[in-house]
Amino acid sequence: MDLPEEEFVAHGRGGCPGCAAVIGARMATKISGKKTIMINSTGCMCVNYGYNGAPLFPYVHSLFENAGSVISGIDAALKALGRREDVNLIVYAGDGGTVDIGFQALSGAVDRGHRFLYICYDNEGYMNTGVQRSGATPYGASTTTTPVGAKAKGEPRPLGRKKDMVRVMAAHGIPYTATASIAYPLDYMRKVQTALQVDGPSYIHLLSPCSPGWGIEPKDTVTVARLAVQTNFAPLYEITGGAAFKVNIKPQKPKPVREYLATQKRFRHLLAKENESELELIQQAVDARFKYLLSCENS
Ligand SMILES: Cc1ncc(C[n+]2csc(CCOP(=O)(O)OP(=O)(O)O)c2C)c(N)n1
Ligand code: SF4
Repeated sequence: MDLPEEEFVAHGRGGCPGCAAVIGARMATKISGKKTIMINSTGCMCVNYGYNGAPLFPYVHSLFENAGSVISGIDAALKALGRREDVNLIVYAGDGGTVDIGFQALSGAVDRGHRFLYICYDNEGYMNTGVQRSGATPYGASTTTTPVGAKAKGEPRPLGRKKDMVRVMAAHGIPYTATASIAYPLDYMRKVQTALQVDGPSYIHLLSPCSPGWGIEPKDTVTVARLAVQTNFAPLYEITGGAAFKVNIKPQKPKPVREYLATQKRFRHLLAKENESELELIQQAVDARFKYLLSCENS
C-alpha cells in the first residue's frame, strides 16, 4: 500500500501517551488525505486533537449526540454547491458518542443514505469524563460506574452481549461495515480506503485501547490491541452490502482469552482463583461468537 509521507495530524496534540484513538486517526487520514472534513463528537478526540490545531484539514467539533446530523448537513451542503465529488467526509467518534448517545443521529444519517465514513474508536467506556461504562463496555470490566467490590464484579451485562454495532449498522443495509485494529494497520487502512470508495454510508468499528481506562502501560497499546485479535476477543471482519461476511484474520491457534484479560487492570479480578469458572464461561462465549462469525461467512 502506497502511503503519503505527509502527515495530516500535526505534532503536539494533548492526549495520553500511547492513545490508540489518536493512532487510529493518524492512520485513517493517511488514506483520506487533505481533502477531508472530519467531525469529532465530544470526547477525548475533540480535546486531544481538535482543540489545538492538530487536524490539518477542515474540522468540526459536534455535540456529543449529533455527529450524524452534522455530517448529513455537510454532505447535503456540498452537494448543493456542486463540490461534493472529491471530498472525504469522516465522523471519528467514541463508543459513548456512537453506540449510546449519538446512535439516533447516526442511524438517521445512514438511513437517509448520506455518503460518509463513520469510524467509532471504541475504548469501551466514557473515558474523557472519568471512565464510566458505555453500551460497549464488555462483561466484567471495572469502570467507575461498574466498580469491583464486595458484591459488584464489574460490568454486569450478560456474557458476550456487548452492543454489536457492526451488525447493527450492517442491518441498516449500508454498503460497507467492518471491524478494525491499530495492531493490523494495513488491514485497517485498506478498510478505510474501501469505505471511502463506496457510494453511500460506511462504518468502521476500531478497538482502541486506552491506558488510564484499561489500566495498561502506554507502551503496550499495540500489543494489547493485537492480543484482542489473536484471542478472538475482538475479531476482524467486514460485511459488504449488509450481508456478505468475510472474517479477515483466523488465528490458527487462538491464544487463551485469559492472556488478553491479564494485560489490563480493569479485568484483574476475573483472574482470581475463585473466578476460574467465570473465566471459562467468558472463553466459551468468545469461542461461540467466533464460530458464529465463521458460520455467517460460509452461509
Ligand atoms: C449531552 C451530553 N452529555 C454528557 C456530556 C459529557 N461528556 C463529555 S465527553 C463524554 C464522554 C464521551 O465518551 P465517548 O464518546 O466514549 O468518547 P471518549 O471520552 O471515550 O473519547 C461525556 C459523558 C456532554 N458533553 N454532552
Ligand atoms: S483517556 Fe484514553 S482515549 Fe482518552 S486520550 Fe487518554 S488514552 Fe486516549
